[in-house]
Formats: sequence, structure tokens, C-alpha cells
Amino acid sequence: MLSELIDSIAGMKEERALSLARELLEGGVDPLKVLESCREAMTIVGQRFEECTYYLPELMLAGEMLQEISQMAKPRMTKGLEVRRRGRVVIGTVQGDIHDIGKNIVTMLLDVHGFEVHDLGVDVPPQKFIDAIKAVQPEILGLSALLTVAFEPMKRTIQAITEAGLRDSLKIMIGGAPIDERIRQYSGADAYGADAMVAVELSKGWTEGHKTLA
Ligand code: B12
Repeated sequence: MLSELIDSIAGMKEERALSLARELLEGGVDPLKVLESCREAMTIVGQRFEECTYYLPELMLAGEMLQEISQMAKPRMTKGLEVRRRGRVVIGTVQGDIHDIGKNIVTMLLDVHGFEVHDLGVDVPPQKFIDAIKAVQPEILGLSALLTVAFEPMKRTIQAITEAGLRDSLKIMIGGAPIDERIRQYSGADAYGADAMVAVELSKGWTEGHKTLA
């Protein structure tokens, strides 16, 4: 059924995709598995876009399907979790990039695992990150980017944070489909996360030693 879900999303069969996702979730399938299958489907959609068999409307429809499925998955993620406040995270998609589905999944998972997440949205200029860091004083900053042209703004954001004297108080994680170790080194981040669960594990690791927030 997970492979049928992948085919339905990739094949733009919206109704079928949503009803399958609902069935899978109601049937007790791990919501993370469902979301992982959605991501596989998005990779196929992206490939078809590159091959020019799909255009912008298909990207948009795929995006909408994934947003809806994420919403369906969210209430099922909190089940059985002992949630305590672990720390604060500021997150956003860097300047020039408006992709936010992956970032929203990261935000949702951090939230259900007890982090206080301040999501600055998309196309976020470096100064807005700096202002939020000063206001929120997070332990962790998350930067998301899906476009290769966004690597540069990602690096610029971290540079601006360093120049503002805020880098030492923060751990910075980056993510998004094209992000890898090379981009981590290039941007000056502390770590990159290949998926939302890695974002949670990194954040837990960085805040474990801290005392639980009141
Ligand atoms: C849906 C989509 C869109 C939607 C986005 C809707 C939305 N609200 O986000 C719309 C239609 C708006 C769109 C627009 C464009 N898109 Co687009 N899009 C996609 C597509 C198909 C899927 C992206 C997605 O949502 N994936 C699913 C999520 C769940 O995965 P994810 O983002 O990777 O996130 C996971 C991990 O990476 C990680 N993660 C993500 N963020 C973070 C952050 C942290 C801190 C951590 C630790 C982890 C983490 O966790 C997430 C969950 O597991 C991709 C194809 C692809 N393969 O990615 C193209 C793709 C990214 N788009 C592309 C392009 C070219 C564009 C446009 C320029 C098209 C155009 N001509 O206008 C515009 C860009 C506009 C802009 N300025 O940003 C290209 C980019 C190519 C490149 N080399 O840069 C891609 C790769 C398609 C392709 N193969 O050509 N797009």
C-alpha cells in the first residue's frame, strides 16, 4: 500500500493518494513511514519536472497533497510520547527559497518531541534570523534550502550570525533534499540532517546536557 501511495502522489491522483494515506494512518502504519514514502514520491515528481513531463502546476499539486498528508499525520505522532520542554529552536527557509514542506515536517517533529519552535517561514533574510536569535535566544538554529542557488544565502546567513557575535551561543543544523556534508562545510553549519528525525536526534543531542526548562 505504501508503494501505491507513492504511485498515486507521483501520478497526480490526489483523491486516491489522500484516501490511501488516511487508510494507512488509521490502520496504524508509522506516520514517519508514510511521510518517508511521500518524500520518495516527491523525488519522482522532481525528476519528471526536470525531464519536462511535469510543469509547475504538478509541483504545486504534489506540494498540496503532501501538506494535507502531513496534517493528517501530525496528531498520530504525539501518541505515547512523554513530552517535556527540551529547548528552543529557531527555523526558517533561507532567502530566495520558498520551499517549506520539509521544513514544516521538521518543525512538526521538533514540536511533538518537546522543542519550542519559532518558525520564521520562507525566503528569510539573514537579518530576520539575527533579530529572532536575539529575541528568542534559542539553543539551536535550523536552516532549510531546496534550491542549489540557496546555498549561497545559507552561507551568508551563517556569516552574518557570526559577524553579529551570536554564533558561539548556537548550534546550527541545515537540511533540505540537496544538502550534504559538502554544503555543511561550505556553509559553516555544525551538522546537516537528511530527514526530520535526524533533526530531532541532533537537537536532543545538543540539549541533553542542559537542564530541563521550566
Ligand atoms: C513541491 C516542490 C515545489 C513547490 C513547493 C511547495 C512548498 N510549499 O514547499 C513549488 C511548486 C512552490 C515549487 C517551486 C519551485 N521549485 Co520546487 N520542488 C518541489 C519538489 C517536487 C518537492 C519538494 C518537497 O517538498 N519534498 C518533500 C519534503 C518532505 O522533502 P525535503 O524538503 O527534502 O525535506 C526533508 C529533508 O530534506 C529534511 N529537511 C528539510 N529541511 C530541513 C531543515 C533542517 C534544519 C533539517 C535538519 C532537515 C531538513 O527533512 C525533511 C523531512 O524528512 C522538489 C523535488 C525534490 N526532489 O525535492 C522540487 C525542486 C526542489 N524544485 C525545483 C525548482 C527549480 C523550483 C522552482 C525554481 C520552479 C520554477 N521554475 O519556478 C520554484 C522555486 C521558487 C523559489 N524561489 O523557491 C528544483 C530545484 C533544482 C535546483 N537545482 O535548485 C527541484 C529539485 C525539482 C527538480 N528536480 O528540478 N517547488
